[in-house]
Amino acid sequence: MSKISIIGAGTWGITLANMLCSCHHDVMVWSAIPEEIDYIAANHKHPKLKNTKILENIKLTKNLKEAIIDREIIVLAVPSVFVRSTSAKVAQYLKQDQIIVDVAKGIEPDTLYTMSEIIFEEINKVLPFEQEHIVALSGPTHAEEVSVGLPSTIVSASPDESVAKIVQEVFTSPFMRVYTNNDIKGVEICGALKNIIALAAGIAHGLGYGDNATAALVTRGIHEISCLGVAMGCPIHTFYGLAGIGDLVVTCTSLHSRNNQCGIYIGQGYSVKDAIDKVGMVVEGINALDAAYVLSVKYNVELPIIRAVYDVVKFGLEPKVAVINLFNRKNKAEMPFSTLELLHENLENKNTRSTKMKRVITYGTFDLLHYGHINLLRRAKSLGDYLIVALSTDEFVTLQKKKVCYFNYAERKSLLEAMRYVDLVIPEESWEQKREDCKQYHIDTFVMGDNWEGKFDYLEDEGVEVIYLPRTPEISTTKIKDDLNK
Ligand code: C2G
Repeated sequence: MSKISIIGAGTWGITLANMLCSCHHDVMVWSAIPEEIDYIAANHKHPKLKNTKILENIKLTKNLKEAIIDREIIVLAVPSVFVRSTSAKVAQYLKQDQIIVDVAKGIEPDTLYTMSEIIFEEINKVLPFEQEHIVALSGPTHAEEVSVGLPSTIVSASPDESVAKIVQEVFTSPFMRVYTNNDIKGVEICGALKNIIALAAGIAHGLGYGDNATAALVTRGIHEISCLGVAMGCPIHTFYGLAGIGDLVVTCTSLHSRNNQCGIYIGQGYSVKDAIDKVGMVVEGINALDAAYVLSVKYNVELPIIRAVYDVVKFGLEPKVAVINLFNRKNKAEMPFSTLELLHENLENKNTRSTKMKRVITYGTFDLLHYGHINLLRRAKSLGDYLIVALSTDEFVTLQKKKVCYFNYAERKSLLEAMRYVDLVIPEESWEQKREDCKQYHIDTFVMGDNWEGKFDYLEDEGVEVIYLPRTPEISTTKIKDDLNK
């Protein structure tokens, strides 16, 4: 019997507490929300786990010190965004011989740290603590099923096999089979990124697509995740294990999955905010997007599905357009590189990439679209990783530019979206929106043809690089119209 504390009284924390207590461990639960503890103490139920009676032997406390002192294993079961702050609090009472088990899944946006890296950094601010004493417990385990004793499997990951085995022993139960894995980085990358693929699977479901789409997203999704993981130095086998494909399948195909459910609402047309509100619980796939995107640029690995979800969630790209973009990509082999070649290729130019994805923006009417515009867009894209085009709306063209377009906004937008240089099209409705756009879309570089030389230098005050590129002299919409009229 072990003395175990669960930090966080969410559905997964409570489920684990019940499972451990039913295996006669000494279990204590702490929550940062006193009302949660009060509710559980009064009802022996969790509001989100209707079918589960919380065992009486589980000790409940609002005192973190009591939850840490003299406990052999501390399970961090808080949302990924609270892992850093919670670790800092836990560190005050921790001893070096204790073991931390993290069950949160995510990657920190600013640092690109995994959960165990965050925990390690925060604890080591207070006491020297071995990284091997931090274990990631991750796999295809919906709390709703584990809480009613349905057979499940999970991975106990630590570079120190002996520590992974301690956790394996403690969490093994008649219906929970635990496997050890020494690749904690790969297990955590899987845990974080599979939630984004699950959002994509939900969006596909919400759009009315079927099982074929789910199978495609699961298969290509684990390929994307494994390409990134291998480029980050992880062994490929992790991605084809329980924490990888196992967790991906269960998250993409089950309505127990909050990410899948959130994706369904988005696919049905709800805004991201409304979709999250309707799920009513933390949607970790949303929180993992920024880090996933930056990692894909840092390690120079293309993640088309993750990028599509990024565009839908972060910039409001219509899900249907995201699907069109995915299907319009150039055809390729299913496995373009062998893992080693991919690894070699990425290791070679690993340092050629800054860690920050460079975002470029440009503005225009783009009517009639011609090769002068395309020359501009191609060069603009080459200045960064992500090109946003602010396209003048019909009203803006008529009222402000005093011009008439041949194609309307929707037609001009679809032409631009079909172009491989263009990542996102947003409306240009006023001359003044540029400053705000640069802030909202985290723009690094503003580009215009040199017929606008000097007109937008003020954007440098926003820390934006302003570049005027030479126009393509011999072509213009006016010339096209004149020639056509001759
Ligand atoms: N362009 C070019 N070569 C051409 C024609 C256009 O490089 N032969 C560039 C322009 O300099 C501009 C972009 O393509 O950067 C789009 O051109 P227009 O659609 O004509 O843009 P414009 O009407 O000038 O609107 O707020 C800025 C305005 O929206 C720009």
